[in-house]
Amino acid sequence: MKSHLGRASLAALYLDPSLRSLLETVDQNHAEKDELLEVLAFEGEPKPVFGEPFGTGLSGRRIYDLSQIDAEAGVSAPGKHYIRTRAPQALDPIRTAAWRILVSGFAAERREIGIAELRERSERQGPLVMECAGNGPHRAFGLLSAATWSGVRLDELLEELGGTDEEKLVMVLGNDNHRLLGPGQTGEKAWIFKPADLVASSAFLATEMNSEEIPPDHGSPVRLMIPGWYGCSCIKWVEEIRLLPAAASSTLHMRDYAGRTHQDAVPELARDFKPAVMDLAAMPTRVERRRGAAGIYYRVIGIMWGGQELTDRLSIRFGDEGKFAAVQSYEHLQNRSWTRWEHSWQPKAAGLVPIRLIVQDESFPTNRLDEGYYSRSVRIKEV
Ligand SMILES: Nc1nc2c(c(=O)[nH]1)N[C@H]1C(S)=C(S)[C@@H](COP(=O)(O)O)O[C@H]1N2
Ligand SMILES: [Mo]
Repeated sequence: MKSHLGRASLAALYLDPSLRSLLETVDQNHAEKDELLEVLAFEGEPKPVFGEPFGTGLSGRRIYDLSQIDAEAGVSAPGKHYIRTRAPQALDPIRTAAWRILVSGFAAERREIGIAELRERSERQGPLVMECAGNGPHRAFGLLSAATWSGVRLDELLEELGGTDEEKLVMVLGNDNHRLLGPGQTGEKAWIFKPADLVASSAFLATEMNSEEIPPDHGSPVRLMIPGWYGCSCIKWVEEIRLLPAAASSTLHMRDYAGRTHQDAVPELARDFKPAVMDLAAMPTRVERRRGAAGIYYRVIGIMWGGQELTDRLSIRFGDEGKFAAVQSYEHLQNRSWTRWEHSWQPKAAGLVPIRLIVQDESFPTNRLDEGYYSRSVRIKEV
């Protein structure tokens, strides 16, 4: 845990036996008296149906309740991970048992990769956070979750197929044979990557989620995972991989997500798309009103995720003005999954208070944090 006391001064405190027992008594009193009074709602966010899938096909969703992120759990509880697009109705278990991915454009003679081989070669890839680029307050920010995944590195498979050269592009297509398409909806879901980005992101074809076969709505039997990129690039129900020439057009799905993945305009060519990476971001996910030994206080719990580097400069501000203060406790050890943080707060006045986070380090790209995209507000009734 990060602390305002330096390591040396903490060690000195714990070495002094009288101080140590004093601290223990304080701790015990704290534990006895500390009481949860209320979990505050975030104002201006409609409360969606949490934790249950609703809708079908392309319009199907499941919203994750971020206020339930458990202190110990590194990932969302099984069966709770958000869903964006439910399994196409045409997808049946018989087909998934004999699933094969068609491959084309490569030097090797091979034309397909079967699901049995992928399962056999699958390796643990650890916990990953995934966020829909279209996540926002209208969904209580619940198009964001974490799970552990197993799969096969895509760069290894491409190498076996004869490799790619720098210029070429790799298209990954999903099966989206939804029977019902709404106006303006397109069934085709495919993303096109530069080979170097697949290597850098350690992209893999996943066959397991949370140590089980991937559930149908999450892309069974095989989906793409691109650590650190928005969910839209993580194609589900992968059924085709094509090596394309450098001048290949971008797909409708990419164009659809151009704005939300921070592209300049809507590139016509796939190679003009920047990697759809999630910059470092953070938000409060739960605000508790509590009674402690020293009176009423608020315990603010949140997450930070995305980005390529680690920071100890996460800072928080309550209200529209004033300085940001260092977030009190977190340990940013990795960027692949989320990191939980905590901060205790004693508001000075009642009213509606926006809570905003930033990284106080100019060298960090923090696209959405800079815009206040993840700012959330609570109403304080008494202080
Ligand atoms: N084949 C296919 N893959 C897809 C999609 C889709 O509609 N069809 N949606 C994408 C989007 S926008 C997101 S955010 C993620 C969501 O993955 P999840 O439903 O497993 O959480 O899948 C991506 N992969
Ligand atoms: Mo998405």
